[in-house]
Amino acid sequence: AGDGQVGLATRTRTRPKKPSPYKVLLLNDDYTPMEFVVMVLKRFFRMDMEQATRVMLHVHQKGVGVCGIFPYEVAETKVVQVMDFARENQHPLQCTLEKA
Ligand code: TYC
Repeated sequence: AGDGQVGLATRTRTRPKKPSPYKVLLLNDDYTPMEFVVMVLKRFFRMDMEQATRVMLHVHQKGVGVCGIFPYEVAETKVVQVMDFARENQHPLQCTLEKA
C-alpha cells in the first residue's frame, strides 16, 4: 500500500498464456461437388483419401463437421484459404471457426 502498485493478478502468471484452440468447421451445401470437398480436405488439412472422404460424407449427412483443431491464427488462415479456393472455383462451400 502506498507504493504506487496497482492490481494483484499481474504477478501470478509467469509464462505467456497458451493460445486457445479453435475448430475449423466445414458446412454442407447442395451445390459444391463431393470431389471438390475431398480435394479441399486433402490440400489444406493434409488428409489422405480415406480420411477426406469420411469427413466429407459426415458433413454431407450431418450438415457440419470438424476439419481440424488449431491455434487461432492457424485456424483463421485455413478458413481464408478454403474460402478463397472455393470462390476461385465458383463453389458456395462455407468454412468457419469456433472456439474448441
Ligand atoms: N452436399 C454436397 C453434394 O451433394 C457435397 C458437400 C459435402 C458439399 C460437404 C459441401 O461441406 C460440404 N454435392
